[in-house]
Amino acid sequence: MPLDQPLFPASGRTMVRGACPHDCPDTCALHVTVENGRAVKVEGDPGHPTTNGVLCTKVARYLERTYSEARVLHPLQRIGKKGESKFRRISWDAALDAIATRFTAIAASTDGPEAIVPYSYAGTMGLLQYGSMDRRFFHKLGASLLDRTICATAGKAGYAATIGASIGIDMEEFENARLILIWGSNPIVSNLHLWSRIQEAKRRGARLIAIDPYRSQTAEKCHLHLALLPGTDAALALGVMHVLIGENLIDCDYIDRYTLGFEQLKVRVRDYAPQRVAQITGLAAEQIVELARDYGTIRPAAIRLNYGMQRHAGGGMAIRTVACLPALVGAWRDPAGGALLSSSGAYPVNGAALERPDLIWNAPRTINMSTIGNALVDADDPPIRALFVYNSNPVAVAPESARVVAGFAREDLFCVVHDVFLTDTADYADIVLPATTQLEHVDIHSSYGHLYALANNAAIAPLGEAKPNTEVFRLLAARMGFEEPCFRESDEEMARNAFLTDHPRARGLSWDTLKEKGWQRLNVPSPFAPFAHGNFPTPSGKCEFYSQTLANQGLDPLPTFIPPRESAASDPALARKYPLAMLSPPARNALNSTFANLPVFLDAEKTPSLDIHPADAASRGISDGERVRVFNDRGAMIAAARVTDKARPGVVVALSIWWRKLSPDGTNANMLTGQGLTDMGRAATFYDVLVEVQRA
Ligand SMILES: Nc1nc2c(c(=O)[nH]1)N[C@H]1C(S)=C(S)[C@@H](COP(=O)(O)OP(=O)(O)OC[C@H]3O[C@@H](n4cnc5c(=O)[nH]c(N)nc54)[C@H](O)[C@@H]3O)O[C@H]1N2
Ligand SMILES: Nc1nc2c(c(=O)[nH]1)N[C@H]1C(S)=C(S)[C@@H](COP(=O)(O)OP(=O)(O)OC[C@H]3O[C@@H](n4cnc5c(=O)[nH]c(N)nc54)[C@H](O)[C@@H]3O)O[C@H]1N2
Ligand code: SF4
Ligand SMILES: [Mo]
Repeated sequence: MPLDQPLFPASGRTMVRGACPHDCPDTCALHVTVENGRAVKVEGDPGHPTTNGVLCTKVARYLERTYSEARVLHPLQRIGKKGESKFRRISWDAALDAIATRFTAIAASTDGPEAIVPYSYAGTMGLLQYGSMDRRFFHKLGASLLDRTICATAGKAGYAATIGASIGIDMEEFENARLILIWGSNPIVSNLHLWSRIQEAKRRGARLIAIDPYRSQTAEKCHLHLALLPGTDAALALGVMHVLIGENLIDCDYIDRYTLGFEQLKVRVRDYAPQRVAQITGLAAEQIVELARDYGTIRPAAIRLNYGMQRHAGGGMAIRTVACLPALVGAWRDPAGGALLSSSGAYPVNGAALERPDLIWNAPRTINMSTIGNALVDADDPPIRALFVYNSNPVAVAPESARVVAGFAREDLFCVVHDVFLTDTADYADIVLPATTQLEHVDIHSSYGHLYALANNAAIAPLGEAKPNTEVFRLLAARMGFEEPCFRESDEEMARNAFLTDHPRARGLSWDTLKEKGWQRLNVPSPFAPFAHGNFPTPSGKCEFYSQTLANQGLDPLPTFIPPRESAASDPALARKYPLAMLSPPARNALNSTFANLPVFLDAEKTPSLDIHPADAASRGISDGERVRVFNDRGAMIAAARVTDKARPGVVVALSIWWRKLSPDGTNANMLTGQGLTDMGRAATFYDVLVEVQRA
């Protein structure tokens, strides 16, 4: 099979190199087999070190997504009421004219262009289709900016306050660790290729400890599972530090050379004796001491911390506090020691070239995507008149659905949705535009799990009249009369400039090589031990136990514990009314709400469920399999109870994210979640939720 392919090989059998675009740290390298213009197989690249020839079930069945009967293949115009999902087919010309006419009128009105808001996230993570021509378009238009906070900004800010940037252990090193703490992370579900490395470490004798309120599929397979109460991770980490310092299990040389603020930290952790931490976390004091002794004595010690713990009011501080641990024991000295939250900070992405922030001319306001419900209903300076949604499904994924739906249902809101399917959000659109899947467009990728750049070549021609994001905004820019040359750049041209190729880590990266080979490792040493000799990208160059940056923002400069907003500690009256904490982490066979309309998800997951501990079920007269109503002041949903001790007492778990319209009662877990934000990063607090459950 020839490896170099023309754009859209039309005849014969070819193999096209691609990259998985989904919001997953693994960013797998793909081999797509195309026969006479039709993709017939999608496989993992056996030569790519982290993919290792293996794809998750969702993407192994990617052809079911690309060739699904349910795809939107033509532009549509709404003919029913908002939310009814009644449309008629229109031409691209008519659709683009309608959008340009409406945007021009709004921009010229007293409300001005800020009344237009883009809404996008990571439906695709390719640098071009995620954010390039679209950003240029909205900047030139003068639209409101969007604060993209729905996933990772709290953790990113917390980690940056301590370490300086999103850089950590190379995931390929995990197999060499002797102790692995899997902290607020469920890699079997959400980071499969890291799990392979962790399993290899286990085979070689490593000890695995899961720290998670839920006995996830991953926690099941660890030697020890510490089921702490949600949102109490910072307290646990401070308790571990208390023991490490008290028992002198620390690396004084590393601390002296490469950290800042140890003396203050020492004073702070005095408040976190194991007995007190046990009360906060719901763990036993002995478990905290044992964890600290393991962590202080076993080398190399790796921490995979992930986003589970940051979706709480104190989420930024929780990540920051855990991120202090490796420097205390000198774990960063080993390539397989330290912590990994995200590797995205290793990539020198040329954001200025891709997104062209220099086109902004009007100092526009910023709308936070995590509070889109409130913004659509309440914003008045100016009100939101038009919303353009792409790469996202906010009606299903944004918190506090009742408010989100009320906003999207506004008859005076002009809403455009560009997507592959008629999602819950598309049902509220005035105009729906058909999007291509990854097999039908070009892109270039970074990753937030490994250290390779990847190319995605187009394998097949777009189905129906589908168009990539870049092309839609190119066409709209032309319609709006935007004349800068950047609005005529091709995807290839943008891909060529996507990385800062004069940056040391991007040295040798070229689009031509990537296209041909599929992937290339960043120019980082192997083995990679980024902080073995300090060199933290913080203002001080050290690991900052004390952060002046946080102090300047009015935050506690030292690690501390901030209890969940919805907990007995913060709001006892609420906790009496709604005694159960609800988590809604990813289900294995969906990717957020992507794939959740396809057989791969629906056959496996069947119906929305709620895991509840036998004691909590018994006191409510709930038996296994029974329909239950989960509710709080914001709303309610129906789910099938699964009575199981996977959920610890006091915690219920609704694996997500279901499409509302495919659920028995037309809702999902975001009926219960709220729009409160995190301490850092202005992020959503999806797992900081109290509910009550009763038989339906
Ligand atoms: N199959 C699949 N893979 C995915 C996704 C998907 O939807 N499906 N989503 C992708 C995306 S967008 C993201 S951001 C990542 C998320 O991937 P992860 O970071 O792994 O995130 P979560 O599943 O949110 O949380 C992981 C675990 O954290 C636990 N948890 C919840 N609250 C707390 C807490 O307060 N403390 C601790 N210690 N643990 C807590 C949950 O019970 C869960 O088991 O996964 C990506 N990968
Ligand atoms: N209750 C609860 N809610 C959550 C979470 C949770 O754990 N619990 N997790 C949160 C997290 S971590 C995240 S990241 C968000 C995710 O929220 P979103 O980023 O909105 O992710 P998806 O639900 O996967 O929706 C992405 C949409 O983009 C579309 N798409 C894919 N490729 C393209 C393309 O090339 N062009 C266009 N135009 N569209 C495309 C897909 O078909 C899909 O409909 O959800 C958050 N919401
Ligand atoms: S979703 Fe993740 S594990 Fe699955 S193919 Fe894509 S990158 Fe790989
Ligand atoms: Mo996410």
